[in-house]
Amino acid sequence: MKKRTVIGLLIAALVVSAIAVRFFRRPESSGPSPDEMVKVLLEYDQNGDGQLRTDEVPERMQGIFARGDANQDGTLTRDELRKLAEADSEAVRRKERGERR
Ligand SMILES: [Ca+2]
Ligand SMILES: [Ca+2]
Repeated sequence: MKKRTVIGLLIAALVVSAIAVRFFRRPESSGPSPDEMVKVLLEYDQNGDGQLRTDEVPERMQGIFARGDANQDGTLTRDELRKLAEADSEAVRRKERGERR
């Protein structure tokens, strides 16, 4: 077998196994991790202070303030976001456990 062919086959095998791993590996939970959720939520942080104000978040997401703004000052700090995200991922896990057949 020519060297080039061997390398080509190796690369092909690597690609296939990378796809297989992605496809077959089932994450512990289908939802994002609390860290990821905090990161996603902080994309709405328009002034970059690491906190979310009600006017930085779209209308449809205002509910997160009702649930996450522990001291009700109209601002979600990183801590408050983190607690919100943790509560959400715990709820997802519980739901998955409950609904698994
Ligand atoms: Ca902000
Ligand atoms: Ca707050």
